[in-house]
Amino acid sequence: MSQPSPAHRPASAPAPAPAHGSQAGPLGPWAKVVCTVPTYNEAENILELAAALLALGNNVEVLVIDDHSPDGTWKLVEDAARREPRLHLLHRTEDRGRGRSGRDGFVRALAMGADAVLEMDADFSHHPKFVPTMLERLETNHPRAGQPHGLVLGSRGVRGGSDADRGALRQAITKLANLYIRVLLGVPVSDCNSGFRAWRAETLRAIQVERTFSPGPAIVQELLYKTARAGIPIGEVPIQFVDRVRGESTLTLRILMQGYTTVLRLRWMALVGKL
Ligand SMILES: Nc1nc2c(ncn2[C@@H]2O[C@H](COP(=O)(O)OP(=O)(O)O)[C@@H](O)[C@H]2O)c(=O)[nH]1
Ligand SMILES: [Mg+2]
Repeated sequence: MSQPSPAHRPASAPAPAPAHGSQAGPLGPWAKVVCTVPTYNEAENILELAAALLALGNNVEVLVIDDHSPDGTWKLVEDAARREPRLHLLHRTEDRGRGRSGRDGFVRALAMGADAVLEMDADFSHHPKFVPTMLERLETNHPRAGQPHGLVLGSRGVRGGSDADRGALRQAITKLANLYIRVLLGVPVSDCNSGFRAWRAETLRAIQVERTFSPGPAIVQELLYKTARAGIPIGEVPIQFVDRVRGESTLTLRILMQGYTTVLRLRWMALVGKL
């Protein structure tokens, strides 16, 4: 499946079940790849995404972190997970937030024994077809550092990458935010806003991911900054970012502004030695 089907399916209609007994062998040299997917009202996307991820290799597992979505995303995953042992649900019922869910997902993935951990949106903006390339890059040495990459971004900012997100205004916001973050935090990457990333488990342990404090989407910049400050090599592979076909974005102006404030707070904490 290279593109999500444009057909809109009501949330109540049966979604395709995750792949059973996938014939695929392991993906790369990893013992266990856990793909973490935070969800809020993604009933129209999540099972199709999970199936596509599970089909990538028999060492791939999917962990959905759902904040008790009103559309019943968690229930769909709970039912499907009974039939598919490589699908897991972390059902959160309080303290909702993209950042808090991301943190809890990473902690759970480490507890599950993952040696590689993916994070991505549920909405197919981050297409599973890029995951193998991201994991391949994670295996290699960073050209300048001469050590293995500890984090690989699915990036819109490198040659071959692109952004077809919600029109010119949204793209301009992303570009401006990217510039602001790069200048303020001085991180050596071209797409600071990418929430499509592959992590070595040891990187997540080194940056003490359980201590992540961003409640919302600024978790993306917080973890990027902490990784760069730890001197861990970061790679980027091109992805074609597409707008979500189904469901609605949770990003509001308020969340966006909170994110900018969090970036300032990160810089301040680093300056006063509290990061
Ligand atoms: N668990 C959880 N997931 C969330 C929350 N807010 C957003 N998400 C998920 O985080 C991912 C990114 O959110 P999305 O709405 O696509 O943001 P956008 O890509 O910036 O428009 C999606 O998979 C959402 O379902 C939340 O409060 N809790
Ligand atoms: Mg999205």
